[in-house]
Amino acid sequence: MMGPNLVAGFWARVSWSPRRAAPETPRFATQGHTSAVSAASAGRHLQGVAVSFGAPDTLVSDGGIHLLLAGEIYNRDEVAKALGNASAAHGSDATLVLAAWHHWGMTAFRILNGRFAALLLDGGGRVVVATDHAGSVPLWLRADAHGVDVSTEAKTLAGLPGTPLGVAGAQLLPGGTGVHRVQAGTALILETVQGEVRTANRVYTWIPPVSRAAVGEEIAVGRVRRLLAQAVQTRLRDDPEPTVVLSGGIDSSGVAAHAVAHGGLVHSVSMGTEASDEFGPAKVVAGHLGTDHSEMTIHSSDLVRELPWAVWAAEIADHTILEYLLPLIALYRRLPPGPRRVLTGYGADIPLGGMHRHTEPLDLLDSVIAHDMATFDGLNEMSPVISGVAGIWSTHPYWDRDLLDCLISLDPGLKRRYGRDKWVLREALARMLPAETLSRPKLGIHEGSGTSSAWTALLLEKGVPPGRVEQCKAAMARRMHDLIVLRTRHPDEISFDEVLAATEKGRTRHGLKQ
Ligand code: IOT
Ligand code: MG
Repeated sequence: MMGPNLVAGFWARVSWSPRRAAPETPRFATQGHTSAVSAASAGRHLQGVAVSFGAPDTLVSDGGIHLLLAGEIYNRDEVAKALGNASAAHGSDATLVLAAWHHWGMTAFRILNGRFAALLLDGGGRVVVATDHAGSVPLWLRADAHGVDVSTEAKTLAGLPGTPLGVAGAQLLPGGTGVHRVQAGTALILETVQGEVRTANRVYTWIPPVSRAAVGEEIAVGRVRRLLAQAVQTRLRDDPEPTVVLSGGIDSSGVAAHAVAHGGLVHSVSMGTEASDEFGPAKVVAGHLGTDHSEMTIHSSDLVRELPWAVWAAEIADHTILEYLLPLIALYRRLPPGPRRVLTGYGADIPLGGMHRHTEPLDLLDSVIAHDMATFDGLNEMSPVISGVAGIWSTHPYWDRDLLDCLISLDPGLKRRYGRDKWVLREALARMLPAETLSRPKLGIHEGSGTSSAWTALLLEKGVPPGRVEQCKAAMARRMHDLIVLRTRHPDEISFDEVLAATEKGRTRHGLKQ
């Protein structure tokens, strides 16, 4: 099937007493087909809305257990085999997860390798919420005395009625809305005791390894090659026309090379601005691999003015991460409409230390990698909403659980070797890419596309002193987050210039277009 066939997000309320009237359809940033879901179990009622690409199963039920799964599972064959039911690999991912739950209970979430968020109502009326190992599909919840609302987008929970309650084991979002985030690699069981929501169990399903393996070059390179091939293949899901967002750097070029190796027509697309682009290096890769390649130029002042959209999609207030995500969001929004599955090279730099290519010596490189792996959670860099705002499904092979485990735990001397950053990955791709791609130094997306400089230039032009630019970006990002996520304003109602003016004047009033 062309394009994805999956639930991209959901909102649902599980209530015990009394049933609150169904609210109007939640305003998701994800643009897909919405459908209502409902179920009941042990005196609990589940009512919600799924937002889908294609026509997937939404809520699946079996033996009084109901499951709403957003996203997809990548170790389907492995799970089906372990269940002793090879045919389970041919049903929907939600059906497979439900079978896994029947077999393993909470341990199922330790076995799944996927990009997902799950809400399960078990036979005893308990509510189970779970994220994948990387929390790559953000999952949020808000409890009150009568039930719990669970959603893949925080903004759909921020304005709900009722006094919010605390939920142990989940992280409260600042701002007084009562919205909590389910942490990466976590499954929670919630139950109610006399109108109180209680966390009955919290299970960590994955934590980044802190041990390192000192393996030989050949073994390390072979392992990375095999796991990347597998991560790309499982993410293609037999789509005959996947798209790779291609910068021409080693990470996305490696993904494109493996996508092409698995057959089918691969589209590739590169974006740049009038100030900066990486079109040359991307074209070299596209020509070598024979992808159907296109280029897109966006004016940098238009790009920066789409920052409210980046906040709407990522639901974060971190301006550095917003700078990384903005070019991708702008690109997705300009692709021709229609079903589309996108693979990216995002995230490779985190376990491989690509953002720290000047950090010496090796033990310090390893420390910063360990730090980045301990602090990624909540940045929502890999949220499907980043492309979901354009009705597109995106997935990130380098954060496949098996590949990520391997990359993190490699001796840092395999990550930087012979004076080269990401050495092991470059070697693993040696026979698949042109020599100039293999040796090309890393350029961050914000640098390659000129995003950082465009935001900076606009601030300087508006009279922000150079020494205050970073501080001003951070304050603008916080203000936009407050308006768009916590106060649920649409990004088109938020003007970059007015947010800047309000930030600069230190006023607390928000910047809405007149
Ligand atoms: P970068 O690695 O440059 O880009 C991430 C992905 O975005 C690329 O692999 C590619 O698929 C796509 N991309 C980048 N530039 C373009 C372009 N011009 N046209 C089309 N597609 C493009 C930041 C970064 O440097 O991105 N991301 C880091 C991690 C950030 C740090 N986060 C953290 N410590 N938690 C990364 O690992 O990707
Ligand atoms: Mg990269």
